[in-house]
Amino acid sequence: MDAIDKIRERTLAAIVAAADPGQLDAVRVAAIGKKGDVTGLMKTLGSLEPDARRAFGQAVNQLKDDVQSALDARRAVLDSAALDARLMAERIDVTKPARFQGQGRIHPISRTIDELTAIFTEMGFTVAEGPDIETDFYNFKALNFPDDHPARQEHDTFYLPPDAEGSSKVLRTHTSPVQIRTMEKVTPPIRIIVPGRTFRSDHDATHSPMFHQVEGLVIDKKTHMGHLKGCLIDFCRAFFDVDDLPVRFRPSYFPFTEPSAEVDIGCSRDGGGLKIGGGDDWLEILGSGMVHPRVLEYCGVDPNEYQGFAFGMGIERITMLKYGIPDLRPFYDSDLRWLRHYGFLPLQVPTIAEGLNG
Ligand code: 2NM
Repeated sequence: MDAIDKIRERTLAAIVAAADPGQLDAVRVAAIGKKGDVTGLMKTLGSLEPDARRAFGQAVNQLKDDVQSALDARRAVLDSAALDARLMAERIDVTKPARFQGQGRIHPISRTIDELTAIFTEMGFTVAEGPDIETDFYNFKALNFPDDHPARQEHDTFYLPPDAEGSSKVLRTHTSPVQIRTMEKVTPPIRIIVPGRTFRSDHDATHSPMFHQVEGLVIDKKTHMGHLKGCLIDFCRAFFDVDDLPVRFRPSYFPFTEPSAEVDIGCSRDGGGLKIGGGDDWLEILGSGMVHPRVLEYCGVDPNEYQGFAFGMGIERITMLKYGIPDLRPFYDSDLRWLRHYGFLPLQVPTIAEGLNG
């Protein structure tokens, strides 16, 4: 066996035996590095006769190519094994339940929206949303507000600068525009709730210029006041978690419903504190009514074929009542101490199946 074959045999065996990239690199340097065996053979070329030099040169080049191919192949095997080992070491079981890390709370407004959504979706409602910036048509006209209604005045409504035609958009003063948009688009039956931000030019201890509402709408061929009452009584009892909560309907007036009713729940106020349920006092929490035929007409719904009910309530208000939060203003302060006190744990999600309040 000549020197070339010996070096080939030894080097290829060392390459196959290299157990990691470091060892493999040492083999490479020992073979084809500056002072390597193969490089050493190359250096002997000059001392050979021309004929022998050509044959020897070709044989050494072949050796070098073979060594390089073997190095590349072994490198690919080692890299793939290293990747497999790393993937195994960094393996994460994504099916394991998340572990709460201790930081962060769900804002009471978000919590109440989640609870409302759980209650109403269980009854067959879906959640609808729409834009914060609305036209006069969707915010007022289609809701049967007369042109001179006080709510339209600059004093109560935020108007945006007028466009080229001189008409001004508004920040929606209620979420009802979403009901109008839904009635325009969807052939009844309709069962939606619409939680969202609303805006009124009002700022004092009990009013914020941005606040939240949830409104609901049910439209079908024979929907009547009895459905309205059953739906809202069930809602109040589920939300406040009082099975025999007294609920009272009082005649009222809204431009967009006829007849209209305000909804009170029973409470007691003895001993300074407020207790929901029982007692001999009442607390107003909802507005409601049968959708006005003129509103249906504005939306292209035939009032001779369809009718239905709608309702609305302030999310801040029912949140404060349910969770005993005394002051409205901190809702918008992003004060971490307030959030830690009144906020909710992210993994405690309200569902009807587990009892709304866990
Ligand atoms: C309320 C009270 C009563 C209401 C009416 C409508 C619509 F679009 F169907 F006409 N949406 N919401 C409504 C009815 C809202 O909030 C106190």
